Amino acid sequence: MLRIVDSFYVKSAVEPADYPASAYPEFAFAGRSNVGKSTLINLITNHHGLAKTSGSPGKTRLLNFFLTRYKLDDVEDTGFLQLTDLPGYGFAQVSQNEQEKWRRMVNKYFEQRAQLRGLFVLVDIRHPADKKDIQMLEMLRLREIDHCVIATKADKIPKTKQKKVLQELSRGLALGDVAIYPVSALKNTGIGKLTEFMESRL
Ligand SMILES: Nc1nc2c(ncn2[C@@H]2O[C@H](COP(=O)(O)OP(=O)(O)O)[C@@H](O)[C@H]2O)c(=O)[nH]1
Ligand SMILES: [Mg+2]
Repeated sequence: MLRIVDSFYVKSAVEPADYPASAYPEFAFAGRSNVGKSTLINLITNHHGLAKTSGSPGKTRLLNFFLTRYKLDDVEDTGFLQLTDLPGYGFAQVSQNEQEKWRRMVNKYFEQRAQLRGLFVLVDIRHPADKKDIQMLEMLRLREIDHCVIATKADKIPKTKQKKVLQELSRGLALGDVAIYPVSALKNTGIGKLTEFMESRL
C-alpha cells in the first residue's frame, strides 16, 4: 500500500518553463472551483494546510506543484511523486478572456508534462453531470491521459443512495470504463482508491 509520508509545496507556475524541473511521476487534480481539490490533497498527504482550501474560490489561477515522498509498506520501498493542483474551472463570473487563459494553461500542461501519469477529475456527488466536467474528460480522452473520477463530499448523500447516484453520474459523464469513486474528506473515506490508482501507475 502506498502511503505519503512527507510533502512540500514546491512552486506555482503558468508557463512550462517555470514548472519544477524534477522528473518524478506526477498526478494532477482537476475540477470545478470549490469541489474539494485542495482538501483532498491535504488529506492524501496527511498535511493540513499544504494546499490552501476554500477562502477565495476561483482565485487560484495557477498550477500548484507539490513534492511528496511515499512509502510502499509491503515491499519496504520509498520514492518521490509530485501532485499538481490544477486551477479550478466553471466559475460563472469569470470572463471569456480568463477562461481562454485557463484553457491555454491547462492544455500546455497536458501537452508538455511528460511525467504526468494520471488525472483525478473531481465532481461533487450532489450535482448532476456538468458540461465543464464533460469537456475536461473529453480533453483527457483525446490526449489519452489516464484518469479516474472522484465523487467528492460523499458524506452529503446517504450511503444507501450512493450506488444509484454514482451510476447516474457515470452515465451523465459518459465515463464508459473509467472508474468513479466516492470520497469524503470529512469522514476520511474512499482515499484508498486514489493511492491504489497512483501506486499502479508509478
Ligand atoms: N462535507 C464535505 N465538505 C467538503 C469535503 N471536501 C471539501 N469540502 C469543503 O468544500 C469547500 C471547498 O473545498 P476546497 O478544497 O477549497 O475546494 P477547491 O476549490 O476544489 O480546492 C471547503 O469548504 C471544504 O471544507 C467533503 O468531503 N465533505
Ligand atoms: Mg483549491
